[in-house]
Amino acid sequence: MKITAADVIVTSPDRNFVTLKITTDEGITGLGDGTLNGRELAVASYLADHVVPLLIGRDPHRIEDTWQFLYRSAYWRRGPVTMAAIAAVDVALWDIKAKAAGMPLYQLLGGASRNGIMAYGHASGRDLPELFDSIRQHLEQGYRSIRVQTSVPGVNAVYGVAAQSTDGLRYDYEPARRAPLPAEEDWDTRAYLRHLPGVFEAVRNEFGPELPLLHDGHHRMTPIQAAKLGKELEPYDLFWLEDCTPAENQEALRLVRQHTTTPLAIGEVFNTVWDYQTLISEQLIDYVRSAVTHTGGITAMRKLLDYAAQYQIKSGIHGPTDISPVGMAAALHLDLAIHNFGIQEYMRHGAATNEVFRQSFTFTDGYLHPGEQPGLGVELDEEAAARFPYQQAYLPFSRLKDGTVHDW
Ligand code: CS2
Ligand code: MG
Repeated sequence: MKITAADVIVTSPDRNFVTLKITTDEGITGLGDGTLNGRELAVASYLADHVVPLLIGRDPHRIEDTWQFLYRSAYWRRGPVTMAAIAAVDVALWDIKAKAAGMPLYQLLGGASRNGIMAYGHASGRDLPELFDSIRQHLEQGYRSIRVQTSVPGVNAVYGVAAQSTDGLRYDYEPARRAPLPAEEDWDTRAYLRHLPGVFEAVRNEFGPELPLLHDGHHRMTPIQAAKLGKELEPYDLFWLEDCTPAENQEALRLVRQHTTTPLAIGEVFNTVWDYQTLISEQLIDYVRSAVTHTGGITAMRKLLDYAAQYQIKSGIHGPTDISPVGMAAALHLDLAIHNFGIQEYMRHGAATNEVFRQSFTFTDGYLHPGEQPGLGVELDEEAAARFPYQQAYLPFSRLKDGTVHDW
């Protein structure tokens, strides 16, 4: 089998997506996701201008060789743009291989290790009544695990609170904003630290001790602040506290780990196993948060998760709406097959996205399943995709009250 064409399709139904479609001389095609929120065109160009010419004529079955060729022949290593581009190729090749084998992709990864994939959804509210309503809505939608995000008194706009995104410029389902400039938001960590433990006490009092609750710190605390919050949240038995502190300095998590038993999840902004080496080998985290799309694809993500498994660390694959249905499908096939599965983030895509990407996954009684169609189980409607051209969009950024730029 030979690759005869590779097309980069940028479309913006509910938000911008970058999809790679690889076509073979046997008529089998494969899809890969290369979406990088706020920097989509960088990946589209990396693929179209630098990678596609290298793919034509290659044997699509040589997935490992193609991965190593793209990673090593680029010379410049790692980074979100490079690894998202490699991921798009890798996932498309796995899609082709599984279609050629007539099997759903997870069968090529060792078959199912569980009946279904536990998912968590995003509940949020500007105040407790709104938050409780959001939790109830998610429970009614079938979620059995809930992420809790809330506004902070004195802070105008906080990450993850859906009700705030009412300016008509944001995508309905996630924080990117369709505008020529990033939105500026404010932040106050001390106000956040004073407020959050009381929110989780109220949620536990209202919903009981069993419901798995998650929270995303979104990189905003120093290690000692993260340690303080982790310790103060222990009575509320969180499933995980995510991105409690920026982790480029992986050793910073040693301080957090010394002070709290709250489980820690990190890595959605990471893109290679090297970003995790200390975090995993010293068991400084409990869940690996990377998305297949941002970590070099299924080939690399499987190796990362197998390394994590040696240290009893589990998966918590990133699944926001800026991971396309193609990237989400890749995650589900991996989730079903690996032994050290933890949980899967599942933000629902909008109707226009579901029109462009026809999917075969199911969500039943809190569990996801990728389906039994050969390959990934996703088809791209290119005519529909063409109706939604790219729109400049950026993630917000934060400033502290004195004007200092802060992690958003
Ligand atoms: C968040 C993301 O889902 C999460 O855990 O951290 O929504 C993140 O803000 C976006 O993926 C950024 O594009
Ligand atoms: Mg996150």
